[in-house]
Amino acid sequence: ERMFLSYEKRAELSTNAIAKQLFNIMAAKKTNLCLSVDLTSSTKILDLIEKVGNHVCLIKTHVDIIEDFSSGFVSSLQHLAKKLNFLILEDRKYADIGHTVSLQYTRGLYNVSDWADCVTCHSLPGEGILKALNGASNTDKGVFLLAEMSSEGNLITQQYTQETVKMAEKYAELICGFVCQNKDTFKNPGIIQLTPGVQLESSKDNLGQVYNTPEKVVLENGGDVMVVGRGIVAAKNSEIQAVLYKDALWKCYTKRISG
Ligand code: BMP
Repeated sequence: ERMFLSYEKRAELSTNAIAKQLFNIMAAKKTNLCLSVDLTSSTKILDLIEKVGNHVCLIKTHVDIIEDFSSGFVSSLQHLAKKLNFLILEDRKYADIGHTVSLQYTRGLYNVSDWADCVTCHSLPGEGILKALNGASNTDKGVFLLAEMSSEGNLITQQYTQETVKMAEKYAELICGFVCQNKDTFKNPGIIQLTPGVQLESSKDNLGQVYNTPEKVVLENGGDVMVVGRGIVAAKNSEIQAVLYKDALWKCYTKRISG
C-alpha cells in the first residue's frame, strides 16, 4: 500500500517528472508541507515565502487574486524556488473545454505554463482538458487532478471520483497527483495525494471549508503533501507556525511509514 512506502521509494515509482522531484524534495528537506500563499499583494507573498520557504516542499499560488501581478513577481518567485528548493503549484483549477484551457494555460496576463511546475485541473469537462495541458509545454510539467474537495456540500460523487482516477491512467507522464481527501481514492504509489483543509485551530470557516488535523489527514486519510493556507498565513508569526505544522506533519508521516 502506498501509505506505508517512503517518499524516496515512491520517487522511484513516479512516471511524472514533477512528482519524482517533489517526492525527492520532501525526503531531502524533511517536509511534506505545502503553503498556500493566499495573499493579494506580491510583496507580502514574497516576504512570507522568504521566511517560510525553507520549511515547505511546495508553494501553492492563486495568481489571479494578486492585485499587482507582474513578470517581476514571477522572476522573484522562481528565484526563491531555486534558492530555497521548493516547487510551484498554480491552483488554477482549469475546468473548460480543451481549446480554451490551452489558451488559459499558455497565454493571457499570467502565462502560467511559463513558470508553474504544476497546476490543478478539474476532470469535469472530460479528457480533452488533459490533452490540452499535455500538449502545451516542452518542459517538465505536472497536473494535480481534482478527485475530491474539502468543502461541505460539494457535488462530487463517488462515481465521479472513480472516473476521475480512471481518466488519469492514460496520462501517466502528465499526472503528478490527485487533490483528494481519502486514502482509498487511488492506489498508484508513484502519484501524490495533495490534501487541503488542514488546520490546528479550527474545524471550519464560515464559507464551507472543512478542516482536519495533521494526524487525521496523514495517518487516517493518506495525505502525502498537505496544504495549509490560513493556518500559517493568518498567524501572528507565520514562521513559527510553519515550523509547527511542518514538524507535526512530518512526525505523522514517519509514524505512518514505520507501520
Ligand atoms: P485554507 O487552509 O486557508 O483553508 O486554504 C486552503 C487552500 O486550498 C485554498 O487556496 C483553496 O483554494 C485550496 N483548496 C481547498 O481548500 N479545498 C479543495 O478541495 C481544493 C483546494 O485547492
